Amino acid sequence: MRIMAASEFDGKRSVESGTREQQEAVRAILTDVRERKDEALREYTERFDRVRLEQFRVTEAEFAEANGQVSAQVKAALEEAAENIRDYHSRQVRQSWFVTKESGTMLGQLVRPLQRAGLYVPGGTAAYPSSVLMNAIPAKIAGVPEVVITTPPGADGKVNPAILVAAQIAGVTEIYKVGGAQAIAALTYGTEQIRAVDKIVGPGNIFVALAKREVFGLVSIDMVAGPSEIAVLADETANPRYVAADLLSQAEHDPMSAAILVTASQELAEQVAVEVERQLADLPRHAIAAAAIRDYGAILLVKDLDEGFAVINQIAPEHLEIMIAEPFAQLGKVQNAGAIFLGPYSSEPVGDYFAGTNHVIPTNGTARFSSPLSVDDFIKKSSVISYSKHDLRKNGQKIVTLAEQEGLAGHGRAIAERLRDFEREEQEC
Ligand code: HSO
Ligand code: ZN
Repeated sequence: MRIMAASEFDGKRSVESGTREQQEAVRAILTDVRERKDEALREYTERFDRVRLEQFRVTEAEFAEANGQVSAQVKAALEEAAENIRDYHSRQVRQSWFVTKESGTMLGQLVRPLQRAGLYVPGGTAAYPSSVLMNAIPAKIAGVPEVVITTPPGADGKVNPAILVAAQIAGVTEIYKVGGAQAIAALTYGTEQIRAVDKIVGPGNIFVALAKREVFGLVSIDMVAGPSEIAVLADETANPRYVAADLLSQAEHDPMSAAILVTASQELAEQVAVEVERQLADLPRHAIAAAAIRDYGAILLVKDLDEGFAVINQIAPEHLEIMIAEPFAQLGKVQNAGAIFLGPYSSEPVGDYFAGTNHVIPTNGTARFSSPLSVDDFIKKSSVISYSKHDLRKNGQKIVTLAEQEGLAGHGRAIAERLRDFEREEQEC
């Protein structure tokens, strides 16, 4: 792993926007599914997933079968993880609020869940049951009455059993065997078998990401997440074996995953470089992790902790581990990071699977302006105004003035209509 001065590091990664051919292919699929609905879904599923399906919805018998295929140990761990995720996300719930002023005017904000949310779950090796929990549970906690999943079937027409088990644990039973851009089209426009949703969340390959970007505006989407990444800020008290293992935990996600150590300790830097090589040697996903470390891995030397925090804030990593003598005392120095892990025992996978925080987190520097997936992603707010007669009499003319300044006489008249009545009433008494 290369060691360099932080000032020499250029951590810019390009955002995957796809080739022109990919963009055109996605647009064609979206249009086709919008027009020909289920029949188009059948054809794409046959072409991409190598199976012809008449019914897309997963049946009760399939759920039962899946239940028998997943070990009790995995189920128990998923259940406990789900409980922790519920507990954490319950604290994010917002209440509607109202204020009443002395003048009799009442203002407020009404919080409502979305009616229907669609969760995309990738197929193949990226089908992570943990991600089903992370996406579905916040929607459930928000009170979304209809949460549905789409996921590509295998060539045998079946869905990964662990996905079905996780979905049941999260309370999702409406699942459709459709993947790729065609699934995003179905969730956006609706088909005979799949009703349209209000928001689409969940990760996917480049075709899914492009499709989500394309339909944004017709439906809401979560974020277009890039490959996972981790930055570790460590001092000489950190254990180099832990630091190396945690860097590799994210490097194994994708050849484009970034794994960066920031430290003022030359000794730690050298130890971690050796450890990374040693641990890489027998990592089952060696090829992926080695490519990530080679192309997007770095050990950055800084002069002190303050410079370290400045570098971290510049990177705005998805995951930030702070392994220093007193991490809590320094937390206030973090401005940009998606999830922050403090101390030697808060290894990143603790957050990926179990602590209860969400593992859908902004990547690629977008933690500068966005947040991990949360209950907030599944609610919307309405403003409520109940204006009192007293206030309209007092402020009506100011509103007329502002309307006239904008050349909107109709606005002014809506108010003036009432002001005239008030004057009449006053003259009568
Ligand atoms: N670290 C990934 C999430 C994940 N890890 C799923 C394991 N399974 C994105 O932050
Ligand atoms: Zn992970």
